[in-house]
Amino acid sequence: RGRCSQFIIDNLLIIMMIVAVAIGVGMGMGLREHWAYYEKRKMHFLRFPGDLLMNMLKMMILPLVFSSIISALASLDIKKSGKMGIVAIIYYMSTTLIAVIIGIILVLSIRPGELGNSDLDRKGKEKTANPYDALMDLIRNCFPPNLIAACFEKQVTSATPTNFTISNATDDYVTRDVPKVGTGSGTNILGIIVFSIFLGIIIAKMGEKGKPLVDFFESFSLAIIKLVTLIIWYAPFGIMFLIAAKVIEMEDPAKTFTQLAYYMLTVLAGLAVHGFIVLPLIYFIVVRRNPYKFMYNMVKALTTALATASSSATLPITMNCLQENNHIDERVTKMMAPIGATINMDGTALYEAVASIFIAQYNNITLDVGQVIIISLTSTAAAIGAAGIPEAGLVTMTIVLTAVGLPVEDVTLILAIDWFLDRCRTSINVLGDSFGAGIVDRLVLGPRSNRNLDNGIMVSGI
Ligand code: DAS
Repeated sequence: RGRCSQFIIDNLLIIMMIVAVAIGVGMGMGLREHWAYYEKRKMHFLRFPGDLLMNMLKMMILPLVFSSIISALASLDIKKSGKMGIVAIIYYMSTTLIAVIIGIILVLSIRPGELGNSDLDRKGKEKTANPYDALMDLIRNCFPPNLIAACFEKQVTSATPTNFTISNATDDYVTRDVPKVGTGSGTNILGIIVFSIFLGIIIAKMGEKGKPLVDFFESFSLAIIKLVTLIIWYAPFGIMFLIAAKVIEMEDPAKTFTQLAYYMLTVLAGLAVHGFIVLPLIYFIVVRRNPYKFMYNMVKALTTALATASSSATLPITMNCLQENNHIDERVTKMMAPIGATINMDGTALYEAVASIFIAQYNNITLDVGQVIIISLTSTAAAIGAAGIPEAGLVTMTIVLTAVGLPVEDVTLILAIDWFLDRCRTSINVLGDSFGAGIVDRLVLGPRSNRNLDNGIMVSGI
């Protein structure tokens, strides 16, 4: 089969996304002037395919959080992996949180979503709740009265109002009430994430007794990933209509596209700082070796991640580069690479934090301390929950937006460029996994120089 047709098949989803975005923008720009005509005749044909996609993405939030977080943590056999597992978890959590903090600092300083917004909007904002109230609200939300209430009923939080107001995005085309946070409606995602983390760790510590549950959640998680993959294949069709509808309702497309350009630069800057400065620095401090040589040896995996936008598809190459080029011990590679590809996604966590704050800025919403902390925690948890497949970060994005009551529909804003940012964040995900393996290899097995190899097999236990 010709190389060109193979390239098309390998990248079919991404190509469909790009074509869908182009057609969507074209449709939107074309329909803008005549929209009043269609609106009067209630010809909402444009909304249905897009709303279908949004509803499917929202439908996946609960099962995705449950299955992926619980199965990822439960399958960590803490007893067997011992010291390696502990070092791995500490590395994964700390680097992911650092990535989120880098993203938040950048998006709050560059403020891409506020570009060109009239000052009046911002001055019109009420003072936000005091950090103490917001923090109490946050902790209270982590432990909902019961799981059913967290999953299905209105999340009624305390009397403490988080008194920041939200401008309703009302338009001649779209009248949509953005849910009020604080008297939040919908699912209490934070409570479900905390529940899933606790349950996952408990199951992991149950050892043999927890095995049936580990198997159950592992196959449940596989089934959910297959379902998400189906939705992602429908996504280009839905995206076409979502983007068209979004372009129609934009007051000022040029301003929004500029804001999106700055948003993209903010994400790329964050990924670059994290991937080329922070991670190499952590590696150098721990391993005392040249991090850029280590990275050079991973180039094949990083470029595969850029090409496939999938950590899982890149996994075999990642393991090969770790063992063959960076001489990481086989047992460390076998343990760290698959788990890292599943739960360690620094790029995704950074992207979700930046994207959600960008959407808040775009809607003139002033987030307070509590909301920013919720975004950090849920971005980290959503990255753990995201599968190593294309666009997984976009699906788990809805978890972060739901957690802080931001309009999930505004995911359409960032859809137009997500096919490109997905590749970039995936390669940073793979880079984070690779440095993780290098660090665990050094910390658990000691310096390579004094490893007593007995006929090639490393003797010191893990
Ligand atoms: N594409 C995902 C991965 O493979 C990352 C994401 O979608 O955010 O890591």
